[in-house]
Amino acid sequence: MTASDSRTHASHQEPGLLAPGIARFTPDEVDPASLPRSLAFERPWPRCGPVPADWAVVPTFTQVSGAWQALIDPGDGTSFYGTGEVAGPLLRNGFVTEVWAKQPFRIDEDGTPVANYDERSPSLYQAHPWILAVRSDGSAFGVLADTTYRLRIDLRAGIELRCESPFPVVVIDAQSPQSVLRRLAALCGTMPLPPRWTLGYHQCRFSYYPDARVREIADGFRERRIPCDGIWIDIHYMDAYKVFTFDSEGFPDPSATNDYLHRRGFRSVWILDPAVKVEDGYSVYEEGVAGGHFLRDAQGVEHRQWTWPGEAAFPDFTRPETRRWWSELTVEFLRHGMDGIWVDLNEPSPILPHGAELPENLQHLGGEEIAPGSHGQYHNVYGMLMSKSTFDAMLACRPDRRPFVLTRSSYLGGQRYAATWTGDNVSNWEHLEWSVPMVLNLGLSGQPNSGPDIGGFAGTPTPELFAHWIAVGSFLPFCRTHNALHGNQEPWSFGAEVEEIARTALLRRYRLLPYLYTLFHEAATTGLPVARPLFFADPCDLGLRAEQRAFLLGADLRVEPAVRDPLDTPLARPQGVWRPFALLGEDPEQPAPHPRLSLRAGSMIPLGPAAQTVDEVFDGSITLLASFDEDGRATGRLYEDAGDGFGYCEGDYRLTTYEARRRGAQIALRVVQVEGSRGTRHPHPKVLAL
Ligand code: NBV
Repeated sequence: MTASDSRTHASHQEPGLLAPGIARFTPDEVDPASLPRSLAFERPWPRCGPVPADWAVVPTFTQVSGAWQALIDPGDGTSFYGTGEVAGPLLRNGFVTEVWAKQPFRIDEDGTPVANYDERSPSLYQAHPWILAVRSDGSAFGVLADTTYRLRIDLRAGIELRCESPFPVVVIDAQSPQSVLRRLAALCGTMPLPPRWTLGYHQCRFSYYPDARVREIADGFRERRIPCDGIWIDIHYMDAYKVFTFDSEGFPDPSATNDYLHRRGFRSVWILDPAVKVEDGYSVYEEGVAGGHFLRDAQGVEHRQWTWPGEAAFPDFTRPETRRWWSELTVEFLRHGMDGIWVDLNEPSPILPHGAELPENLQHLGGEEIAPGSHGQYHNVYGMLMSKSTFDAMLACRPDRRPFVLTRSSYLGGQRYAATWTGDNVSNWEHLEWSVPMVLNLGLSGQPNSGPDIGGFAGTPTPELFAHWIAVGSFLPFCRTHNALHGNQEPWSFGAEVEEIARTALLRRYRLLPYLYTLFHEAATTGLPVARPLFFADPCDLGLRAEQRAFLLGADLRVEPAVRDPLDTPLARPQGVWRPFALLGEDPEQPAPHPRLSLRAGSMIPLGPAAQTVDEVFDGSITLLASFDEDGRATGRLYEDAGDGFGYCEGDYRLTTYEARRRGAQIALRVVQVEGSRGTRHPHPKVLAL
């Protein structure tokens, strides 16, 4: 780092106003220049002025038994959300979260530790030192504890943040929760628009083996006419779980496997783990040693721990050279034609003993914007930095295609590099119920692209459970079925009735893809989530604050999952007119387990044909589904682009705002606004009135 760099560095954490509505506070006792640079922020945010005298949310810093604490009085009746990846209720009041990336373990009745979670797990795979607070009058603020160290967020009485190391607190204050999220995105960046095919359905399994089984699964979808775009390849493709190798018996020719999938209209996503087997003659390990890429302890000795391939070493992703080395390995790997990369176990999680973590005193060497520091300091960003290195590899290998990375671990801001899923869930009703609030809270923490393992990872779902899960999962942003070693979980594995439910659920998703893609574009440009909590429809309505079964897609579409038990409390509903609608020409009163869908009066959404692949949907025609308001008006938007590549960054896209007006039996459609220079494929879309 040069002298001028370190001066800029010093200003990175200076307290003060960062932008209108965003202020940073630091403890008086601490020199802000001594605080590490933010890794949540997309770029440094120097202060632009003093915090206004009437600023409402001011943290009080204290030191308690050697730890640093920040207390915030949120005001009576404030609802808390966010805190990243958390199981259990959407509303986080009364919960304690430990921001520490962790493969969670639960102890089974017979004393066996099982890798999964419940609503009392204080830490899951990701780390988001962030709270969204919505006041009783509907205004909102956000609190970002800008540290990568382990942090405790206690929401039992106000907001109490505690960390061993001093930390700045960034407060975003705004008129609405939506504006808070826009400002969070200004600070921490948005998800780059993913390739369009990734919005389709994905089929995964630990593991499809050998390659013939992969082909059989792909054929199964096409023969049965069940929509699917992605087939995922888990760790058994590797030779003895060695990363960047292939099992010569099961996967002798990975390029041929990918070619086969491509010919049948699928994309493939292959898994990579961070741990590298310690083995003489294994080139990845030998290169890692030669390049000084592995984490060492305080004595400079390479650290080894037991993982899937046996004893393994762990790349130090804080080093730019190591990220580049990993990217180069990934580029080579991608030459076999993989379309996406799935990065796993990057909390990082050794396998044995159960619940093991890397020691916090390991040394990260850092470089460029990252200062050297302990694993205790950088543990929480390990997954995000691995995602970044993988994202960079995809871009380097195919500069004309949008990268797609799915990561298990991440940190606030990690949406800049990867989508995510909610880790190893269980095939039971509770985990199905948590799928929705988990995805919503991730969305309220900056990550708009997530979803659960549909059907549950551990265990085998009953046919009824799988049917309900795929019916709801089809309306979440990332839609993938995945399961562990036992049982089959393809849509046809549960009998003809469930197969038909799954087909219908996925056809409904595919028909909705033009609207979903428009929402993905909105998320990529504004930071607003794709799936939103119901209270976003009216943040002043306190009756909506805890609703976590029903949710919104964008601002206008309400999804109400089937309530199984008639004695369950009814779903909360926002005021105003919402019109139920059907997506496949069926009765809008959807039979369970399909969620009931309704459209806010005054809005209009674009639909495509119910096709088998994402590309087929976008090759088809668009219908605008309109829910007119009392004046006979409905407005809506359609985003169009090439579906992949970066032309849209240079204006090669079209975002059309339409207005439909109904007078008697006549409907007139006009284009209110067009953004972007791309021509439309749909000059005269048909309007369907509800
Ligand atoms: O790679 C195997 C699994 C994967 O299927 C799962 O989705 C990850 O969450 N992985 C964990 C490694 C260990 C599983 C017990």
